[in-house]
Amino acid sequence: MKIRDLTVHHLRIPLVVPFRTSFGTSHVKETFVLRLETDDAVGWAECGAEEDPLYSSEYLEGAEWVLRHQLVPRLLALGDGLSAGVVRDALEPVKGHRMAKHVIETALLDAELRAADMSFGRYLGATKTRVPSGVSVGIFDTIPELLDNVRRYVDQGYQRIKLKIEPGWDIEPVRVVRETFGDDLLLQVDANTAYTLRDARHLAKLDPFDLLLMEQPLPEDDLLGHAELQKRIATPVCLDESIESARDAAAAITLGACQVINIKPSRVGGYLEARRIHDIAEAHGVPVWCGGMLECGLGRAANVALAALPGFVLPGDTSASDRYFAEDITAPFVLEDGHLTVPTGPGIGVDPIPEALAAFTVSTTSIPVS
Ligand code: OSB
Ligand code: MG
Repeated sequence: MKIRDLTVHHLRIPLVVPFRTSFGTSHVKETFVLRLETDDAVGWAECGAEEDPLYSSEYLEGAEWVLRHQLVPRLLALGDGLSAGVVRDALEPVKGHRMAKHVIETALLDAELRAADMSFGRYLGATKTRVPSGVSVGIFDTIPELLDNVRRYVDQGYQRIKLKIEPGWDIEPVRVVRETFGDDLLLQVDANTAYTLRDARHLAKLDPFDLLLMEQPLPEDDLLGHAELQKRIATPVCLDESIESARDAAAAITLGACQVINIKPSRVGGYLEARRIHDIAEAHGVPVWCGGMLECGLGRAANVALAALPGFVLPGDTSASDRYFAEDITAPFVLEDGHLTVPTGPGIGVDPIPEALAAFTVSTTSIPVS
């Protein structure tokens, strides 16, 4: 496959509700999407990196720099041998930068699958036509504001609620949400690394609330800490930031550092590595679910296809477009009976709406391909 054109669209899309986590607050979705043109098709992919390196060490400008100056030249050097399947090995000399690798591998895969008239879901091994949707609920200033937001999502049909927590916003919000919405609500928490092992006794106070899982309580490089914490709390530990590869997943499972894994394609360098993590977890009987980075429709389409694989047995952060944006750059993903429908068209199965793409694009740059 030969790349004829590579264009980067920098987007700014307002969020309908500011999203506050233990590491910061977002008011606007900032990202770039990559348009990749070959002789046969056009592929699209969305970068998962955020503006600042607070969720992980990656950040938007860095991802774009690495893409332009390191990844693309190495892939172009492959000539006709270039395909999505060889990206991982070709880019192996470049340490880390998985979100940058994800965006180029995904755009190539999209172009290939569109040319082959095959959907992402079919290619990845999806076994479902629709996936149950959960929603990630940010931190609020007050409990009444939190309850209003949770109530809205529950009324809309979301099948599971994830509360963001941090020291000072943990036991009480969980207690009130559990009491207000009852024992049948599927409920989990995400700390984004805000605690240390010294907080084990405090985190054990969440045990009575029958949470599905506690996501990433400790720093990303602390697998042993998570294994030790799991011995001291009953709530299943789930890892997000700590799992950047299939090798990480194998190590975490073997060490007892997690009982559940959040698979985020951008964090792990793409859908092929995401599928390897799925396969390893499934072989160990470890449930997985699909995480997100507040993606617009382009990233969401591929995530929903991944979430349709058989090992994704828990509802993901695969929420409808209107949970994030008043207007998306693709046709919106809509919640139906608590589910999103897996796209069936070629590739990711959705296209940017030209007017919407133009409306949210703040600048466009091209990456030289010859
Ligand atoms: O930790 O899962 C996370 C959003 C941005 C960065 C990290 C996380 C999140 C979310 C929202 O929780 C997931 C989504 O709805 O896309
Ligand atoms: Mg998380």
